Amino acid sequence: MTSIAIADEVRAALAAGQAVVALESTILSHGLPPGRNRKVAQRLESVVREAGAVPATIAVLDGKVWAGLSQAQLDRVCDPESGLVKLSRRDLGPAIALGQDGATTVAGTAAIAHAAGIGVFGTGGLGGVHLPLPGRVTSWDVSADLDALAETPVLIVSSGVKSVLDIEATLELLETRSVPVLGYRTDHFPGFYLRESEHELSWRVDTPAQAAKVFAAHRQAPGQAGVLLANPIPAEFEMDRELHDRLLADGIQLLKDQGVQGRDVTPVLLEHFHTASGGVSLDANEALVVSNVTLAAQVAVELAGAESTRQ
Ligand code: PSU
Ligand code: MN
Repeated sequence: MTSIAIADEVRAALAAGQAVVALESTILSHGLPPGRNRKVAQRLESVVREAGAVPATIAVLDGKVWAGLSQAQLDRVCDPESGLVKLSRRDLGPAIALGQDGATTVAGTAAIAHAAGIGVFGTGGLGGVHLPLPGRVTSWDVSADLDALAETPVLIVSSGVKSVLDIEATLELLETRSVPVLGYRTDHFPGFYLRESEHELSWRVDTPAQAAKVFAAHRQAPGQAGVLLANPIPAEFEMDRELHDRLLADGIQLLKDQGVQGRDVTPVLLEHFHTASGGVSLDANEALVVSNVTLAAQVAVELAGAESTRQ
């Protein structure tokens, strides 16, 4: 198997059974504007540390897979001049072989995290099932994030899936692929920029310890893989619903007008939200990812504690 360059601090924490949290890099390189992305990268690593865990931001640099980045490597990931490509799980082989620089999506990050021995991962929004293209009834644009969760024993904390997706279809597919979705202090699936969607969830947890317990049980049960912990955006950053619905309708029109497809859909839509909302969605995005990563760290700490008492 390809060797993963694990940062010394991350390696030491893993060897000692301490809590480690994986962080993705696509949200930095493709999801947030330059400048702001570097600040968010720093903040995410800080909140993980404050919660008592070690952050491991994951990316591919010069064809090498990294788990845990130095400050200079984070600078590189956040600099648009670096031209990082967006790497889903299928892109890892080509990027490694061709010596490329790339930022990993949830799917790519989950695969690498698991291979490195990291079980908990915090992000903004999970990819999902896109809305159908004009003239089509169903969409074949289904994020590989869903398969990665179904096949990789990791716990991912997200604020649901971006509201630009077909949420109902995404939840159905997660059920088909046997991924449990736990609402964190909620009975409803969160709506990314909004705290709630109309979709009810079957499972709810109210503490990081409960989430850790579910994940520990789930990954040991026969034939099981990942768990999605769905954490609503902090109330003070929730977007006004009318503004949200307007931005969404305009964004979908923009995709149609410009013929945007494939892996460009998510970055183009996020960029539209950020400019058209005058930065409101950017603050919301930062707040939710900070909150998710904090919760991921709390769960990782509980998990590490539970594992150490068992031994
Ligand atoms: N959530 C965000 N910002 C992002 C993404 C998610 O708040 O930039 C990224 C993640 O890396 C996710 C990816 O895995 O978008 C999904 O892209 P696609 O729909 O092309 O699979
Ligand atoms: Mn896609």
